[in-house]
Order: sequence, then structure tokens, then C-alpha cells
Amino acid sequence: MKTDSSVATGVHKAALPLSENKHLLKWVEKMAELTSPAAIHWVDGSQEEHDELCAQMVKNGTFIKLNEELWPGCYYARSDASDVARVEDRTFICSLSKDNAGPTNNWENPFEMRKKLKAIFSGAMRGRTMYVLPFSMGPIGSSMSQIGVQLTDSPYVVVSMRIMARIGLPVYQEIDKGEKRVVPCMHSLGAPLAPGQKDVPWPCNREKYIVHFPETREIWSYGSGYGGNALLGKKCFALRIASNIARDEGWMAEHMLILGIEDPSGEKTYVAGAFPSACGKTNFSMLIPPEAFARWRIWTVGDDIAWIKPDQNGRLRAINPEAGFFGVAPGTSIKTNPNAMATLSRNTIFTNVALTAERGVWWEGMTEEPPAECLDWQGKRWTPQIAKETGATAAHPNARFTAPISQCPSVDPGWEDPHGVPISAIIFGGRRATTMPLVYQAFNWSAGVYMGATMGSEMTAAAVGTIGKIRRDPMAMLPFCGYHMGDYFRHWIQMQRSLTETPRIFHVNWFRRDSQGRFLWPGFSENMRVLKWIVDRARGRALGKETPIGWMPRYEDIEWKGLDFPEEKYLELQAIDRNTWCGEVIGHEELFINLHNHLPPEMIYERELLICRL
Ligand code: TSX
Ligand code: MN
Repeated sequence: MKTDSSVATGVHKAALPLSENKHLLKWVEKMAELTSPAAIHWVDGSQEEHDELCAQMVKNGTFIKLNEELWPGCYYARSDASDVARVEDRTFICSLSKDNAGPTNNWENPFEMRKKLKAIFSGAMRGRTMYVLPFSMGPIGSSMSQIGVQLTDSPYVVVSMRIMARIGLPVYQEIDKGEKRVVPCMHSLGAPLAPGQKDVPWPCNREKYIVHFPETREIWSYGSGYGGNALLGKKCFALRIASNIARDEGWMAEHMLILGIEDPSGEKTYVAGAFPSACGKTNFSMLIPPEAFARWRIWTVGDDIAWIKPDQNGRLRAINPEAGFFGVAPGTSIKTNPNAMATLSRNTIFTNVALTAERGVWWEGMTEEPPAECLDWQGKRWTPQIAKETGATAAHPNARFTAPISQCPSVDPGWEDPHGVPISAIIFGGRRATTMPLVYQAFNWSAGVYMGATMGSEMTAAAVGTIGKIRRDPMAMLPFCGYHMGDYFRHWIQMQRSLTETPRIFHVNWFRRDSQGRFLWPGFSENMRVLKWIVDRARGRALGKETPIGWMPRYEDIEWKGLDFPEEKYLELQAIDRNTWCGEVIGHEELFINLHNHLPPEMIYERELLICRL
């Protein structure tokens, strides 16, 4: 292996192994042999290390340091224009049997895939440093936490993971205890440097592979430095691999926010919520109650992932395995999400937003007035006039902020409780212009599983002929379930058996429109009124009206103080049209046909019952 001067002279302490775990040392050695990095850096997670890596990235153009007065501790990155989102068509589940991956995942034979990976990773880190990045998903030492080690040639990934997960020295200590299985996560940008070759600000490869081996609990990611493709603790580990672990061990790895509702008496109720993209999940997780809800508080535990496990008393408890938010910037503002704006005001990495003249950041929807001039996410000059003429946005629609949860004003005091928080209700949601009422409650657990399995959002993308078509996204897990979706529904059904008390299950839709196409519901803070009914139902305090689809609040069951919302409009918002719903249930069939031989019978029976009631 070639070594750089710091390795050769041994002056850089980071070049020395920080773990004594034999398996880890051997694996690092083997992977270094495969990828031929110029140096190995054992990440300790310290502030000094972070500062050094940032300085190095500023020097080579990956990072721009933002104006310290305006954005203290913040950095700005522009990705390669071809590396801006997760690549679902390049994401693979390599289980031994194709049947175990199911029809909703890309499957490849694991032996073939290993051959392929060996070839593309061979020499892939030449000229770069390989970082050994140990991380804990969940609070270090919690029995619900899981440990991984990511080998990566991207310093951007190292500093991002320092926000998104717990990393460094305390994690080596956990590993060296030898009590927990470590998930190996191999990552390369696939952009080796020849001697003397000048680096680019955002190295990556046109060919991408995001590969999961569920049986051996391994992740291999090649070619991308962006988000879920590269921060392997997040979607790859905490959802795709963890969903496999959870099925085997009897718990749940879910694409859910977690929030706590505190009432004026101090009583706290936690709920988890699954929403497809573009529903405002992060906004919801940081909701600020309307003025009329004085002394009510919403506490944020997480905005994206929940690991949920039955405790000794048979009640579900949840942790957020993450330590940061990797949130979509466009649309985030003081109006839509003041807590997010406060969170990202310092120590935040911005990727693919716009850069202002005073070395600040901007994105569409951040302020009512756009800046007179800025540099867009590709570094080109952008003005409101140019936008008008060309339609170019200053920020990429998938531009992100990476910010620590600890900085969120609404962060729950118990967000790092190693035992997790008790979950009283599960909320499913979707973006639906028609059909779906503001809120209803499933009759029971299996009806709730059916509700989650059939949820979806209307397509908003401009692809021809797709407007108004519903994209089904079961439990918002379609891209994230690491095994057969039918078996996943079965696991949900089975969970009930290990619980003395099941959480109540609800469906919400903030996006129903009237005949003129206007939103019927004001949303945002006003969603608190829906949450209050959900809490009261979960605690057996509120009434509901039985309907063909579930329990629904009557007008008088909702707290309307401080909002002028006429009963007539409420009835429109909550209307269940039997004909429309017959069409809806027919739509469910399409999803189930794909999964037929793995579908638990409960799904069939729930559908039949629903049809009969309609
Ligand atoms: O995040 C949203 N939430 C959840 C908030 C806690 N958004 C933003 C879009 C998703 C990315 C919403 N948009 C919500 C919502 O509840 N509701 C809507 C629809 C809507 C948009 C604008 C208005 C009302 C409703 N404003 C006015 O009518 C003035
Ligand atoms: Mn997500």
C-alpha cells in the first residue's frame, strides 16, 4: 500500500488504529488491500479532527466556509450535478433467495454481486485517504442501539456523519467490549486519483451501486457522495439492514418521525408517524401549537427514523437512531418551520442550496423576497429575472441541511433516553387532494396495518399522464424495506402478539382540496387540533363516530378555540363518499397482486370487510 508522509512518519495520530478489535483490524487491512488508499485515518470524532477535515475541504474546494457572523460554524457544498439524490434503480438487496427481496426491491445474486463489487472497489481509493468511521445508531450503550463501521474515502461523509450519528472514540470502546455485532459499511466515491492528478470539489462515479447483504448484514456503496447513498447509517443501515434485524428479533425499524405532545397538566403522550415524501414530515415533527393552545408543547424526538421495540411490560418504546436532521431545505422558512430555522442557524452543512453575496445561504421558500443576486447550486449566477426567463431554481429541489438535533428548540428532553419513549399512537399520512378525510382512526391493529399498507400520495411530478395518480407507499417504506413487502406486513400483524397494549392507529391528510382546488385545511400549527383528538382517543377520553372506514371525530370532538372553521367546511373535509371509496379499494388491489403469495390473510380479510361496509 502506498502511504502519504503523515503515515510514513507516523506523526499523525489518526493513522494509528484506535480499536483493538481483531475482526475490525483484519477487515480494515483487507479492505485497504482491496482499495489501495494512500493513507488510513482512524476517526476519533474530536472537534480538532472536524476542524482539520473542514479546513482541508475548504482548501480543495469541496467546502466554502460561510460568513461566521451570519452562519457560525456552517459550511457550504455543491455536489456534482449528477449526484443529487438517492439512486433507487441502483439500490440492490442481495439476499440468497430472490424471493426474500420481493418484487419491490432490485435483487442480484449475492455471489455475482460480490464479484462485481470486488472488481469496482479494486484500487478505488487510490490517491485518497480511507477513513475508518465507527458509529452508533442510537445512544451509545443503549440496548436498542446498533453499531457500524463505515470505511469511506469521503471527508464530507465523515463530517456529515459526525452530525447524523454518534461517532468516534466512545464507539471504539463499545466495539472493543465485543458485546455487539458490528455492521461493516464499505463506501467509495469510485474516483481514485493518479499521482499528481488534481482533485475535483465533488468526486463521484457515473456508475453507482448501493448494495445490501441482509443475511450477512453488510452494506457496500460505490460511486456517490450524496445523502442516503453515502451516509450509510441512515437509509442503508437504520432502515434496510435494520428492518431485517428487526424482523428476526421481533421489533420494528420504521421510516417514522417521533414526537411528544405535552398538555397543560404536564401529561406527555408520544406518537410515531409515517408519511411519504413531500408531506412535511420534518415540519410536523417540530410543530408549534397555535396560540389558543397555551401551555401545550410539541417535543421532537426524531423526524425520519424510529426503532420501535416492545418493553418488558408489552408496550412499544421507540428511539431515534439518528442524531441529526438531513432535511430538505426548499420550502423551509420561519413561517413553515421556525424550529428547523433555529436548528440550522449554526454548525450546519448546506448542500446544493444557493450562495448569497454575503456568503450566506438561500433557497426557494426561505424568504418572501429572493436575494437580488446569488450563485445557484451549480455555482452559476442567479437572479429572480433569470429564474423568470429560464425557470432555473437557485437551490436544487433536493437541497439539504445537515444539522444536529440537539440544536432544535423543541428537542425532547428524553430524546436520548436509552430506553426510548413509549408510543401511544401511530399516524399514517399521505398527500391526497380527494377521498381521504383530515383524520380517521382504524378500528383495530389489523385494520391499522391495512391502512398503512395501502397508504399513498398523489403524484405531483410533471411526468406526463401521472398527475392525480396515486403512488402507493406502504408505511412510507417502499424504498427502504430490506426484504419482501408481504413478509413486512406479516411482521406488522405479528407484532400485536408481543404487546399487552397496541398503539392506536390513525390516518391523516393535510392536503384535501375543495372543488375549486383550494386546500380545505390550513395545516401547519393547526394540525395540533388533530393531534389533540388523537391523544384523547389514544387515552380513551374522546368520542368517535363509526364510519365504514373507521372512527372519525364529530365537529364537536375537535378543539376549535382560536380558529374560525365552519361546521359545513368540516363536513366537506371529513366526507366519506362511498363511490369514491369503492374506487379507492379497487386501487388497493394493484398493490396486493404484486405481493400475492406473501400477503398475510389479514390483508385480504380487511379489504373484504371494507368493501362490505362500503
Ligand atoms: O409541512 C406541511 N404541513 C405539515 C406541517 C406541520 N406543509 C408543507 C408542504 C409539505 C412539504 C403543508 N402544506 C401543510 C402541512 O400541514 N399543509 C399544506 C397545504 C397548505 C399550504 C398553504 C396554506 C394552507 C395549506 N396556506 C394558506 O392557505 C395561506
Ligand atoms: Mn426519510
